[in-house]
Amino acid sequence: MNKTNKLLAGLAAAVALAAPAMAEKWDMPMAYAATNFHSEVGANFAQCVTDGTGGALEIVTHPSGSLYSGSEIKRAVQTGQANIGERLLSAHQNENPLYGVDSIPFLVSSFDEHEALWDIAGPAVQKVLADDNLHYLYSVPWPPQGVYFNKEVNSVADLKGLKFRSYSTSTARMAELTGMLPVQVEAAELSQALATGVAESFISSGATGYDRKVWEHLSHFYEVDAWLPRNAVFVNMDAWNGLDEATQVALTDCAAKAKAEGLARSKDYTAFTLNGLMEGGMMVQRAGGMLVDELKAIGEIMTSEWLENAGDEGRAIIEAFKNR
Ligand code: PCA
Repeated sequence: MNKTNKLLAGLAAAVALAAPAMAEKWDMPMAYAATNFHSEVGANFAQCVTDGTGGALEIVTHPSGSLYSGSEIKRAVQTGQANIGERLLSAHQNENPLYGVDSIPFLVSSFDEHEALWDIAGPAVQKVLADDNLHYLYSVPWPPQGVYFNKEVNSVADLKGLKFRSYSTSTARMAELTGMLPVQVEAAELSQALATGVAESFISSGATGYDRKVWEHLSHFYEVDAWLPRNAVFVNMDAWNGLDEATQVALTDCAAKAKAEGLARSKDYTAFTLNGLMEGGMMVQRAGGMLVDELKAIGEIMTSEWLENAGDEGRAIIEAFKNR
């Protein structure tokens, strides 16, 4: 090395030492309202990562489907258009039945049962995500699912012909089996769909009805606790593999915090939003015996269909859950 080259090499080394690693910024698309607990937990998670990496990896959340709509998020992250995102897993049950393990009707009806199911099913779902080029970080349940209408409903016969907003193949199948007409609509477009008459009923948590102020269009919410679906946060696998170990550890630690915070917030939001629906003027009550029994009979058909689709792996998960 001549003198000038030595000088340049020394200079380059000094600059490399002085400059922090190139900071990266990741956009994180999310589908639900900014004020919803999933979005707030996601924002805290993003801040935790930014702080935990000393700003080397900054994550910026984009709630309300503003960057990608709910239906586009998984594909966007799989293909690396976005490096990280949050999505309702059961919306992808048509791709793999295991994505809908949290939407088997009346298998679980409480947060505790749901968490027990997730402890058993989670590793299998993580593998399915990995096959889709996604590294799983954390997931958070929605509150129990009930049904919304613009009239009093006492039996499945009262549902015939209603236009029913679905968010997954399970919810669409439930509509078909109850004589309703399913139409797939993202939560971000739900108020619009109700206002224009595209939909006049749906199944969801009190949380989504509250977030979308559905008392402006509907009158009754019936608690049936059909299931508790889950939102998952995942990273594009190539982006994940490109991170150094310290950054991966920071993400994993923040994910563990977000999972715990999300579960607690989901529980709190349940009563808060059911009260909010009532304050908005809705009748909020447990469904009557006849409606519950008829929905449970339909749930049994859907359960056997799911088991058939999910094969041995699905059956083993459900058996392990029942024998826990
Ligand atoms: N809210 C989401 C999914 C489940 C829920 O409670 C929705 O209705 O889109």
